[in-house]
Amino acid sequence: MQKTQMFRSVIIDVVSPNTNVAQAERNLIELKSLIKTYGSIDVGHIIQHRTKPDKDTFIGSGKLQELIEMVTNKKIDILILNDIVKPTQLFHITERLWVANPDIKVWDRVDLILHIFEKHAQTTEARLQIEIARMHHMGPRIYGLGGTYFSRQGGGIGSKGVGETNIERMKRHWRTLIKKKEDELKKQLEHRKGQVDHRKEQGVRHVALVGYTNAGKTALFNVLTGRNKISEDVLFATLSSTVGRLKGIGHENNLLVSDTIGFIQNLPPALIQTFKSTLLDVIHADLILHVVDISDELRDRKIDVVQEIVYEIGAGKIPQILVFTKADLLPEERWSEFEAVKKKYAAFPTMFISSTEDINIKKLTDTVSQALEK
Ligand SMILES: Nc1nc2c(ncn2[C@@H]2O[C@H](COP(=O)(O)OP(=O)(O)OP(=O)(O)O)[C@@H](O)[C@H]2O)c(=O)[nH]1
Ligand SMILES: [Mg+2]
Repeated sequence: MQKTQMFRSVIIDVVSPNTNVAQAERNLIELKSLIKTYGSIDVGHIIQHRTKPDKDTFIGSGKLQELIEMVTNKKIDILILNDIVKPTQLFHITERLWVANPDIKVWDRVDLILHIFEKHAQTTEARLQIEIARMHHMGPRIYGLGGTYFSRQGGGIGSKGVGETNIERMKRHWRTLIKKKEDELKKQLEHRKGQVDHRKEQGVRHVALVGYTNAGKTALFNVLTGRNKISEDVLFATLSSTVGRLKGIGHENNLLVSDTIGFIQNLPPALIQTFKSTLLDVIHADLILHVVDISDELRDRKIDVVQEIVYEIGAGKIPQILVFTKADLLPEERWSEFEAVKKKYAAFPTMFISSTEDINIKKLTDTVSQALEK
């Protein structure tokens, strides 16, 4: 078995002065599962209370000293800033940490998500999408720093124009590179759109599974299609969309179901944009099964995040069934939540299922079949 390298990481979070520490720590839970998914050990975090991050080094000088000591003593490889940070902040904080570890990597939240995507990407299309998203994310960093350095290089009075010209040239070059990649992706997109149109012409109906990352979409996809895709307890296990035939309702050749990438809060718009082609199956679906982990304490917030993205990609008007899965994990003292959830989401048809324990799967396929007949 190939040995994967383990990294040691620490998180920095700047929170408003009136946030209590317990709440701030709770807010880091998701970031910590992202770190684990990346294959890194979470060694700790530093929370700083400030009205806003320091414009040069993100955190103030006292906390920076504490951080330098932590990086040295705990042999930290990766520093994660829980925000989308400015290029100069990223550069300055990295530079200050070189005394503690000259190879330190400093990432913001988007960098971390992109690195996870990169690790899980299996198709050419997924790799291309990640590359484009990365270019969009890195561009401002390059011209941001370019601004600092070119104007410094230029030196004296009247040289500002030289710096600006160079930056403009860099931006143009960067835009050309992105455009080339985007054209490549567009071609793939046209091909996929052709497949979608062809299926529609053949009268094939399409059901798309959507939901927050780790909700249980792939496990349900496997049960519905008899496939055996990897379903595991990490974030973003699935990156590209897979289509399978829906079993058990008699018209298998005409009924497809697709498993898709999971969503997460604070996903940068550039990422949603580049993943739109992966989500093509959602945009053109006849029915959406919005998969929710019922045992998750944060499920209401996650439902809102998913609904926002569903609207954003233009799939808001497609009929939707809210499928609450992992019902087997809900302890008896929380069973009253079944009724509460039904009431709260009365605007949608709701189902309670378990993919691993085969609870209500037959009922779900019957409901899907009826919904598609309407
Ligand atoms: N107990 C229980 N566990 C489940 C159920 N469905 C999924 N799981 C577990 O939940 C974890 C996540 O499941 P996935 O199916 O990979 O979730 P996903 O929504 O596809 O996640 P991403 O692809 O990462 O967005 C896995 O460890 C599954 O075994 C269920 O009905 N009951
Ligand atoms: Mg999945």
